[in-house]
Amino acid sequence: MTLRVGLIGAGVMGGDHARTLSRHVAGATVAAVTDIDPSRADQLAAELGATPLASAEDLIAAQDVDAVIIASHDAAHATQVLACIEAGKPVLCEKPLAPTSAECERIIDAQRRRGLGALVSVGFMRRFHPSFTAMKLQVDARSLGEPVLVLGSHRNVSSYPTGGSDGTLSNSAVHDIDTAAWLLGSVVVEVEWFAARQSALVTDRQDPQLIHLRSANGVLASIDLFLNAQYGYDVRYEVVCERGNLRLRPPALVDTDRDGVSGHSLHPDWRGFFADAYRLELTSWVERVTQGRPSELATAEDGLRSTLVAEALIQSRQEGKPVRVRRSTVDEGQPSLMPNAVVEQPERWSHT
Ligand code: ISE
Repeated sequence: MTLRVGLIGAGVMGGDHARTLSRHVAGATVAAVTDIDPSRADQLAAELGATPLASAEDLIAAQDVDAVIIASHDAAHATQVLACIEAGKPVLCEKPLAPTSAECERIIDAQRRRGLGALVSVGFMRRFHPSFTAMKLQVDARSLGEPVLVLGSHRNVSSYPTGGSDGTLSNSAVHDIDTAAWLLGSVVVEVEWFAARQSALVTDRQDPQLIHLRSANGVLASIDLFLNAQYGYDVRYEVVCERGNLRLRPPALVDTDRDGVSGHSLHPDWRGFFADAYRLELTSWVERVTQGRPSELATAEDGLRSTLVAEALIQSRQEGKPVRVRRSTVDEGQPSLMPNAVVEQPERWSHT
């Protein structure tokens, strides 16, 4: 069976997903495209031999669309995901599932009531990056003992989309929140936000920002987000364990020595850095939808958890102090919230 996929949002990420799906993923085809700018939908549809449709509603309802990818503006996600659930169609929604936890909870409720199983997946593609996957395998196996600290950096050349200081948290930091919880197998229970010295080149938001995330199993993750770092797209991660460290390898094909400088070139944005991850993520989604294959894909519940942590960070930014993350309705009564999580009460944030 060939899965006929409809794409909502033909911008930077939608275009990338559609091209990856039609060039590199077996068993699926891009059948229809829609965008708030019809000319963008027309152009992408013509390139891929798909049908341009006038609206997200038309696309979700279309008889020849079996499943949907949502790559529209963050604010449109919840309504569109809810419509997919109503239509009983599997949907891969770009992160964040929705910018507010109330919207995420509505989605989870609707999915439960529809009773067709997990229709919703969320595009936390780092889970498929080969180097992140290798790190997670080692963390799960405790090959270097217990993880004790995570150090990370998330840097963009320039911020996209717009969104101010809170946008950095709800749109970009959600990746790091999901990464920390997924890598450690334990949800984030407490956070603190810090402003670094403001870059004079940036006027629309605090940039860089530093976030601290405390997982339920007591590990601290310290991550800087610098969305206008100018020099290149860069994601760095290190998991410090009791007997050694695990470090993410950048996806460079070659190291170059020239003019007294040795090193690898950097990608201009996330599409190149995470190209393999996007391909593997889409492949896994198609296999899951068509063959019921198990997958590392983030669920709607994971989407809710990351948005709850982003909200706590926004609160910490406003109040200038550590904030406990509100426990999600889906996790009520659960001592541990992720597979492999260590079941224990988190310690209070400790500054000593
Ligand atoms: C962007 O929306 C993404 O999804 C990228 O993966 C991320 O690195 C970037 O910070 C976001 O703005």
